[in-house]
Amino acid sequence: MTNSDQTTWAAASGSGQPVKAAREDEGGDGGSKFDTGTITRTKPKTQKPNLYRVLLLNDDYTPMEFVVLVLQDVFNKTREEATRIMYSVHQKGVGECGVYPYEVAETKVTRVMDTARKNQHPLQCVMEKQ
Ligand code: TYC
Repeated sequence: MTNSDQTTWAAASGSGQPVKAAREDEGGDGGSKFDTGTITRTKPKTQKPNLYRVLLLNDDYTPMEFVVLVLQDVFNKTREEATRIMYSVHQKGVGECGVYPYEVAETKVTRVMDTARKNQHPLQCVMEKQ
């Protein structure tokens, strides 16, 4: 019988910290009835966040310079990288600006859409689960 058959791992524990485990019985691993059931996690349990791609869509009206400035400002791209992404979107119809956890991606989409609307450009920005 393995550890995982007998123990319930506490959720969201820190790496390498002792973890209190719930046990239904006393047998199986040589522990006495005074055994606290404390086990040490040797492999740190890291939880990965769900990631979202933020995409820029092409249109016929938004000025290229505006798109480049948005990519520099909102996505912290260099002038060169922003220009490359802008031309890629211009040619292919859609392009990735970055990959982020949900709330970061949402904030970036909102910033792009707000600045586009304020400047009366039809630029569209969306996010999709990776
Ligand atoms: N196609 C636009 C133009 O020719 C430029 C553009 C690029 C617009 C990327 C949107 O996401 C975009 N002015």
